Amino acid sequence: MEEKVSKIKEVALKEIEDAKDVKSLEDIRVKYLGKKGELTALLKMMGELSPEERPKMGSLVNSAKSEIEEKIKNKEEILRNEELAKKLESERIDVTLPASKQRRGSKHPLNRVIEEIEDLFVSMGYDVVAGPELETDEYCFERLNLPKGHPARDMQDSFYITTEYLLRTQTSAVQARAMMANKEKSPIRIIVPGKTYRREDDATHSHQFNQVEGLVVDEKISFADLKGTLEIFMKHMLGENTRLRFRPSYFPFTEPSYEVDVSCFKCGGKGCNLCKQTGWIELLGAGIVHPNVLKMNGYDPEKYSGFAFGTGLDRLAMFKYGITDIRLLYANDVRFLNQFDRKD
Ligand code: FA5
Repeated sequence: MEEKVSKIKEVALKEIEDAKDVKSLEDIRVKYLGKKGELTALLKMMGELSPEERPKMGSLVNSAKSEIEEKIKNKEEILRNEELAKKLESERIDVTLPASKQRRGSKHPLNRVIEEIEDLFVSMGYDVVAGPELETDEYCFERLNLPKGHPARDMQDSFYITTEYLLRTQTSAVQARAMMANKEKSPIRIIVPGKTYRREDDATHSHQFNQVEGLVVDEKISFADLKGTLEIFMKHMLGENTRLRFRPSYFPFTEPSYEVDVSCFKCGGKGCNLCKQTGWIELLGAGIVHPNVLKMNGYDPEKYSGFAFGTGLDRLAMFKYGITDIRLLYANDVRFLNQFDRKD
């Protein structure tokens, strides 16, 4: 029996030594120390020994068992460390490899135009102001000298939510808001880019579009200030050679009022299909702030005067980038949007 124990131990230790992975170590443990293992079987046979032999054999088998357990434990640690080292080696990251290409979005052409306008006007000392898109009849029309029932309301087909609330048809609504909000009634110099809504829908008109409003209120503001400002604005956006033409027009909140055309930047004013052979493109409404509007919003027209203008941003973006259908700006087609992916 003694010989048998030492033989089993010798073979077991050899097998442990040769084990290649943790899984085979576990098999060896079951083979010798498991319920039906070889050493366990020997322990079960103790009953057949004489009482004098039993303690000696018991301690022999137990010490073989602990030796095997100890060896398995040590070998397992070695194997686990080897496996970890292999894993670390195989998963090593080469930071010098070129990075995988990231798909990058591009700035929407309308946002480009808005940012360009904001940068220009901020550099001239203007504030950029926002107002609500869900506007009251009071601010969208009444405080702009357009009382209920005024025939000029027909010029803007509106989306009314209730009789008092509508989706604003023009950023001009913020003219009145800015004047009312200015408690000191001090000079104002703002631009207001934002979304506007009208019941229209074709290649050059959208039910939702963008305008940028400009408003200056101060002492001794004249038409010359309006003209100079619009010249800087349009030359900056459309090129140094751009010329302006002021045609008399009508807006209830300005007097006099103008429709402002820019010389066609495609043909330089000679006449082409873009400007319908006229050499001019209509881009803005503008004028000198009506004294009634100043008065209604708390400014003394004897002391203050002002100018205002409003332009369609979509149209400006279309001219600047040669876009032929306004609806492309809102369709979110990546083939269209990718073309504005500047590399700066
Ligand atoms: C106005 O909205 C005035 N509030 C402009 C103004 C401001 C005049 C300050 C005087 C003083 P008008 O309705 O013409 O004006 O619109 C101005 C511009 O908005 C148009 O020249 C056009 O470029 C753009 N626009 C108007 N309707 C639409 C539409 N449905 N889709 C796209 N652009 C539009």
